[in-house]
Amino acid sequence: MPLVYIGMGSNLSEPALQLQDALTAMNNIHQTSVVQVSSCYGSKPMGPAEQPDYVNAVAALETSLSSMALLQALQKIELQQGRVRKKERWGPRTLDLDILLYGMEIINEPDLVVPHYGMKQREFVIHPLFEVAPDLTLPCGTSVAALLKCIPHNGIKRLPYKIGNHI
Ligand code: ROI
Repeated sequence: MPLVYIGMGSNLSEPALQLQDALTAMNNIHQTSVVQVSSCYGSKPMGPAEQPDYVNAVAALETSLSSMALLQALQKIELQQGRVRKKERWGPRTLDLDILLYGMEIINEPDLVVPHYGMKQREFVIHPLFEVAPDLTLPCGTSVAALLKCIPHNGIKRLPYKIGNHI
């Protein structure tokens, strides 16, 4: 079974609670279990600055679903938690669940690009990913540890509470 890493983010309607509910929902996906969860991180918005700070985390899943079936299940969870797709690019959101990595697969479909296109430049992905997988190397050969060293910090903060204890 591939180990799948999911980037989680929220900046509306009690973000930490959104991530906690999303973990429960992901663990309830058919043929899927949450096997690891990072700490929560507070991060400055990438995109328009006039929106609340984000809470981000990374979860590792084991799944026997295909990448496409998993994507559909994640999009359903986003909708169930009140995600409304707006015209504004990079605006605030109740819940974002991105497939960062699906094992070592490289996927280039119209609806799904894995590894996630922006992950290497995003401190709010690399910090939590390094926490759960410090020895991980991406399919391109770059290690997460090397990315962590060179990525700008942008004020990211590890938050003092833990989600996922209920899984
Ligand atoms: N900015 C931060 N800090 N965290 C996110 O999860 C996040 N997600 C997004 C955009 C709007 C790009 N900005 C973000 O989708």
